[in-house]
Amino acid sequence: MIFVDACLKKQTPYTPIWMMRQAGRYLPEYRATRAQAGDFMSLCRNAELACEVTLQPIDILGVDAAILFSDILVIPAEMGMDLEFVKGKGPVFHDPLRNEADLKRLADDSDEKLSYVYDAIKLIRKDLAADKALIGFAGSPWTLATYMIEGGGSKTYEISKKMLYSNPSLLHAILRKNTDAIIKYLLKQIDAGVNAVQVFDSWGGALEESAFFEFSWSYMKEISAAIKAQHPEIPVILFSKGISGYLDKIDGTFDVFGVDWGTPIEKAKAAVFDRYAIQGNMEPTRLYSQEKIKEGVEHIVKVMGKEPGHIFNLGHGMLPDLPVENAKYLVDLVHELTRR
Ligand code: 1CP
Repeated sequence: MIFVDACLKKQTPYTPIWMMRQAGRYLPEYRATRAQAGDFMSLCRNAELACEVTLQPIDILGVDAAILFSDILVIPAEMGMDLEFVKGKGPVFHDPLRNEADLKRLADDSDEKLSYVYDAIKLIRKDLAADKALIGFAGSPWTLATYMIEGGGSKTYEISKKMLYSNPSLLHAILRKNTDAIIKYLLKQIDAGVNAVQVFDSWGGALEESAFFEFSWSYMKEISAAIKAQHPEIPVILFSKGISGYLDKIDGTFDVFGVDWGTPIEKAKAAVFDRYAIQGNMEPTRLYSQEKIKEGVEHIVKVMGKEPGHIFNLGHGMLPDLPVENAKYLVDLVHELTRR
């Protein structure tokens, strides 16, 4: 698989590409399947429909890897938290975690309750072409904790960060619980058939340097080390958004460093490419203009060259209203410009 080879820094015929949030509302086919499922969590819990939307961007865009269709918040939901996706607002937990008693109520067997995810993986792996990789994923312990503590998305993360500075042992206990659940969950995704895993630390950048390494990166490294110890052949991708100031301190046992769009790719290359493959990092809103896509791709390809170890991606997720033909244009352009 070209994608897996690139993650392991092996030679490939061209630079593989996939896009974060490549299954989603910008695809009319996704909107139709989601309408059929009723609501978002029902789509996640229906293995056949989750398989269908996972495969849509492979057929439509020609990307080199599929990412399992699910959400990072299925873990807290299966720990017993009351999750609702509110139209126009996003995810809401009606019972946020605020104290030790709230934490004690959470179940330890979320990895078993997530069997619908493993069922979806088995179906997808059966239907996906043999040369295309299937990426499994989870949220990072910190990013999950922000939703669990705040009760939803946040701009300031004030409740989580207040806990970080006033009751760090409670935050560490929440992160411990999330880390243990994530390791078990990702190992079961691998047993079900995924070819690589990515940990999404979307809100790592909410933390100052010392807090980032203590409350987010240390747990991400623990997850990757646990996976690599059991499955050295499975690439692990770590993606923390908003941490360009701390690149020189990135360490740990993993394969691919995911670069966000706010980080100049040449800086990421200089800081980590001697040790890790690099994934990224075109600014996602360039997808609104083919001219700007071309400019973005040419720059990234010039910096990363045709050496092994680059996976093309966006520097964060796709947006719901972007033109499908531009996404297709991006995939074709990356393949064309990087052919060895
Ligand atoms: O149909 C809809 O209206 C729901 C929109 C949607 C979708 C398509 C949500 C709700 N989740 C998803 C799928 C999803 N989420 C995937 C599927 C695979 C793919 O990439 O194609 C993945 C990998 C995620 C991961 C995810 N969920 C992250 C990490 C990645 C990132 O973008 O930073 C985060 C932070 C979430 C939480 C979440 N779930 C949904 C929304 C709208 C959000 C973000 C809310 C916020 O901004 O706080």
